[in-house]
Amino acid sequence: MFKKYYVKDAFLSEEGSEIELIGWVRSKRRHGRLIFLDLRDSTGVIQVAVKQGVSDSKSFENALEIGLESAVMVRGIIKKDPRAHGGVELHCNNLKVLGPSLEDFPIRKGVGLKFLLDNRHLHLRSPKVVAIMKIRSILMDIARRWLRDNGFIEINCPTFITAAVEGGATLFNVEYFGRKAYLTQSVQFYQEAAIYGLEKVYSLQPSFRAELSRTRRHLTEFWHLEVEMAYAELEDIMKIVEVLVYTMVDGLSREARDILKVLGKEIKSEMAEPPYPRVKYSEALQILNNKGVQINWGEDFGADEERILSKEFEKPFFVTNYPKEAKAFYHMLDPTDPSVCLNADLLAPKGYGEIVGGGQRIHDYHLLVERIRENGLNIEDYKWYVDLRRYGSIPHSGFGLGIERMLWWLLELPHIRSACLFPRTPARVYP
Ligand code: NSS
Repeated sequence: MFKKYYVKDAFLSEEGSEIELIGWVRSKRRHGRLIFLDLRDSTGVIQVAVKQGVSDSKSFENALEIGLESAVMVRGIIKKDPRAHGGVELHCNNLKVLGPSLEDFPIRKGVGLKFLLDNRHLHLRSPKVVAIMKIRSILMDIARRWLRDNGFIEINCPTFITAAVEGGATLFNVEYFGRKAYLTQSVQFYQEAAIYGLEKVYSLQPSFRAELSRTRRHLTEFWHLEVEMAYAELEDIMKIVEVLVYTMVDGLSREARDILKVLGKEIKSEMAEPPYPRVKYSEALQILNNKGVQINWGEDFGADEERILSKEFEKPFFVTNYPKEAKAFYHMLDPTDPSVCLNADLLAPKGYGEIVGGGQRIHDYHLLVERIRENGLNIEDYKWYVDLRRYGSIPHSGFGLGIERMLWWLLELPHIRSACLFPRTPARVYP
């Protein structure tokens, strides 16, 4: 049953050789006794010429009748033809319909965005969506490779949780056999437990945020690459972020070059070459205030502020030392100025904004308890998390990188949902 050849093999085959392809009919044009089909599979698109009198008669009839996106098996001869896309054409001897389209394929030029999203299960056959998904896969692969090669162990953490990591406002509630549970916003706390056995860990799994933000950069479910490291301070983790982000961009620039062409894009490693500028929150606030943005010390930057700020930069840049009020309770406070955290967000330039959030964690038992109380949280909810500080606690740091945010920036997508196979936003849980 396995396919022997893919479309990409046809482009590498010698003129005159016979090949059998299986794929889907992307488009169809008729010129009298000649029918041209664009045959699509996971590796590309090739033009197939079905000629009356050359192909057997049943095949010509089949080609006449089939609707777009029908699955077909085509046997034919490779011919170089500069007029065909990719310079190669398949002259069909035999065409068999494996799976007909029962009705007209609903995705066509000119249908609106809502229609495409409602029919994402069909739209994701399009070469552009396919290209984005291939790039996404390569991006994750590069990150995993680098982390593994640098001694990080991949761990898998639970999705059902009982207490907020990043503030209660964005928790999704789950009915858990009569108890209250939530969907995870970040696996950070589990990673913090894991470093006492494994020291350097990472996870790549979904995080959930019940944010009603209808922006171009917010999903309710996103894939989160999180890293945690024992015996690391803020500076150490910033170095890791720099090298990892550069490795991901550089890797894509090489490994995804051909696929990027489908999107008409090019990624250059210079876009993300370290070192990255470092800006303190107070300096960033100054830049924003000078641009007329009304924001006071202590407030977190939202999508608008980050867009304006990041337009001032050509490369990713860190924003560090946020006011403690603007960040979650677990952030280590700066010993030289305890009103701010030892945290670092990495913002992508040119209006894209935050792609990484992280920093140093509080490892002192008493300070952590104090910060939980100051934040008005229930210490009981964080019992096991606090417990970690009781036995051999040491400085540690980590970060989370949003995979879709990174793709949104690198591929200059109009909306972050284009980076997902089936996006989840406040307005969309179907299909
Ligand atoms: O909230 S974060 O800034 N930080 C954390 O969750 C930490 N607990 C991670 C850690 O240190 N282990 O989220 C991290 C990143 C952020 O920079 C974005 O790239 C991404 O996660 N993120 C999102 N992507 C898409 N949609 C939404 N709503 C979203 N929220 C965060």
